[in-house]
Amino acid sequence: KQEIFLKDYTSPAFMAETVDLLFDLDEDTAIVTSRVTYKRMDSGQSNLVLNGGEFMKLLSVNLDGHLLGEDAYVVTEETLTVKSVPDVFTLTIQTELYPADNTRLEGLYKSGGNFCTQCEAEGFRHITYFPDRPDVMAVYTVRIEADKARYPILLSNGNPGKTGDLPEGRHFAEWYDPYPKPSYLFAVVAGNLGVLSDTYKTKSGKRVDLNIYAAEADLEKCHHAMAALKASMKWDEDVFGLEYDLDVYNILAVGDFNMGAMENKGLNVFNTKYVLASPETATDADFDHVEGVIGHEYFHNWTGNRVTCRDWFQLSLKEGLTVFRDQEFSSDLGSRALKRIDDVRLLRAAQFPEDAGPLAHSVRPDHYVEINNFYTATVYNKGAEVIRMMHRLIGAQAFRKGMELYFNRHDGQAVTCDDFAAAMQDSSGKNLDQFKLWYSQAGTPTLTVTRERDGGDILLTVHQSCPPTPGQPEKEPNHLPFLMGWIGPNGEPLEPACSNGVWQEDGCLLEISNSTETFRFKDVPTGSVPSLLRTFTAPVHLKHDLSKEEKLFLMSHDRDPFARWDITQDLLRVEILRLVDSYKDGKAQETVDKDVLDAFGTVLADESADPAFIAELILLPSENDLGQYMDVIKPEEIYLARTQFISQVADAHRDIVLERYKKCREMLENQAQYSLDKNSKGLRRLSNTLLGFIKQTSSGEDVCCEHYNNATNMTDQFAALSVIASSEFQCRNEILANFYHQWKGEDLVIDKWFMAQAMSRRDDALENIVNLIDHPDFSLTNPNRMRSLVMVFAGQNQRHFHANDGRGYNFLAEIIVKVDKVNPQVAARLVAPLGRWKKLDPHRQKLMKTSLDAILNAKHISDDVGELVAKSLA
Ligand code: HT7
Ligand code: ZN
Repeated sequence: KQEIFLKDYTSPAFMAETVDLLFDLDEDTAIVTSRVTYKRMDSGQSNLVLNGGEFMKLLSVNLDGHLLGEDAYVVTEETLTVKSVPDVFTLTIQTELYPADNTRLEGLYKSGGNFCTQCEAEGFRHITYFPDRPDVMAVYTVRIEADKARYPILLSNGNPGKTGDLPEGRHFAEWYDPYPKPSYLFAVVAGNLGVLSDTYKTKSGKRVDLNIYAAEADLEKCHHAMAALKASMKWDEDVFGLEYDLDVYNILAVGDFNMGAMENKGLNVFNTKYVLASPETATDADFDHVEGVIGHEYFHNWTGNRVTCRDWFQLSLKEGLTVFRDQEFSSDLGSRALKRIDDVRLLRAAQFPEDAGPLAHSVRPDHYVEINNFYTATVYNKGAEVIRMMHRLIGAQAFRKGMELYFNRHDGQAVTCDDFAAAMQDSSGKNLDQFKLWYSQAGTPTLTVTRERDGGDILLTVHQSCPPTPGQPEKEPNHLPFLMGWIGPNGEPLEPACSNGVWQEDGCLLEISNSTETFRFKDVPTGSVPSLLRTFTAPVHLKHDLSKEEKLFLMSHDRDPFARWDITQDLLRVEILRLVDSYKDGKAQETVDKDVLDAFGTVLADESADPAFIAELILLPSENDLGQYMDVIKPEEIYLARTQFISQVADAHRDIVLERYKKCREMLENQAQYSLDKNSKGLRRLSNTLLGFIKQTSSGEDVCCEHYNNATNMTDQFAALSVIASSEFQCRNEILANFYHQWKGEDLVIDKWFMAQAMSRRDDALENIVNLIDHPDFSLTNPNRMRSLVMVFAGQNQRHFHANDGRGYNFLAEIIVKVDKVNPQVAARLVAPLGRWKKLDPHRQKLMKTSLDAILNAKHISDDVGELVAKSLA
């Protein structure tokens, strides 16, 4: 496949205006008849070039009612060119598809016996020949015909039309979507499904029918998703004035899906993982994810569907903005501070390493081979941070006005990130020219903050730099918001006047745009400490000159919860890394600093704060996170030092840990029933986090096993299972077997069983993980199962993935080659961990590169995998 460049964009030579599709579905094959009216836009182009070809058979081509002979068109592997077409015409094409053989899960495929589709980014071209690009927006009419008994439910985009019976036990349904849309938002479903229905009345009084389709047995697990959908609809009306625009909103849950969900107009298709939730089978975090993803897909109805992307380089236009919207939605429904902590944790864990590695790319990439490889943490999560920075720089009011302007200007259009920024610039009057570097420059900037006293004032200097990334050796300074506060010597918040900062509700906003900037804070009492980068107002690495004592001071006095969490992470990270550095001859030469241990004890004993927040404070930086702060990652030492830290805390604070744990459990037991309210979730989170410390005490096995045995919900059961799976406890095998037998047949829970073992740090874990590939419940074709074992292992089990003999790397490389034959998109998502070899020692570097070479040398690797492996070796 050829590389595609942003600079080569040209507008479509032909526009499709109406698309009529007929799906004639049979058990193994489908015949698709597409009737499309085209209009020439570029008089220089006499031929119509359509995308399509792989995995389908062309049956006939008909232009304005005339069957075309083979001399009138040319078919290649990826295109159909119809020669010398008129200015306006109707083209009817028949294709034959084989959905039952489609394990790639793009285009039309089968999952759980039902037909469904996935068209983003370029799946529509596997259904029919079409200008499969987002800037060709058309009005679609769809008719589906299938066996009535096997496929009683027939769905497509838009509003329902006629239905009826056909001969031979078949039936049909028609759908009409009045809103012009790109082909990637097309969807069709045919299946034997149960439905959970409800209604929503929009703010202008329109009734919308809401339906969640799933396997009959799963319907009882759809109530949380339904509530989240209604909450999303209300939130978008309240916060952005945006109302839903069709008569129905349908959601289908499928067990085989390449990503989380898909925002097809009026017919979302969801991975079951983000729809189904019951207390017995889903954790509190799962419940939160369902709410977030339901919101995300709903919010796409405006940011993505009504206004879409001109080309795939603009992917973050819809994804960054929609992630920002779903983050705000979850913050408003739950706790803003906890949500921000979760989001920043994710950004640091998934996006920062991407930005620091060989696959680094800007939020708006400027070239690609396979677009599916660009559904990344950079486009989604850093993209959301870019929107968040705009929101902060221009303020909430101007942002809302900017959104209105964006929709007024571009409703029904396919546009660019520049168009979005222009709306924000025009609504606020703030020049965003320099700001837009965030779209084009890859890499995570580092901000270095230093302080200097000048009489009663403090001069605070911020220096920014950004490391080179592939293809971008030099970087310009970024324009960014930097929020900060001051804590006075007695722990009180201070608001000293600042030369060019503006005090807002949550801190003083500094705008940074030069590589070095100095801010004067007036009359700052001696002993005051700055609280830096509050709420993480920019996606940067922060370096500062705060002493250990100052960090400890902030940890106990900063009233900004995010900043308090972040400084605690900083303190813990520095401390654990000190232990890592002290490793010599297989032993740490240092022990945990007494002040840090004491501070930890104070946090553990703090009963005034939200227990969920305490849980965040005591959750140590992960092994991956610690590795990012080392020049050369030492996986074994990091694992040992982190474990040693936990043991020392558990030793020093054994009584507090056990007492706090007991109190949380008692409070939960005293509740009449399981609840998802904030307090109950917090108590579960804290007691489950404490289990990690209790595990290291002499009563560890008893408490953890009892926790497992007494669990009445998946949050508690899975927390115990994870700790036990990673332990040497005698009860381990029995409990793993118990969990498996209890949940056999519940796919999403069996995923968790694989996951718990994939994360195990036990000495023999790698052998077990390798053997699990042959377990009868493991599947190369089901993406959720693949991710639960292989992705979790490679991405989250640093100790064993980086096994010194290279077994972890070989295992991953072999799986990538196997999965690539079945599903290239899923295979490609496994490549990144192998590509980060530069951060390891020469011995491991060599082993990792050998594994990458082995993938590249395997027969018939896909473009998806090929592109990433080649970049990883460069
Ligand atoms: N917009 C959706 C992207 C998506 C996707 C992309 C590539 C291959 C398969 C896919 N499934 C869904 C999801 C979203 O961001 O809402
Ligand atoms: Zn999205």
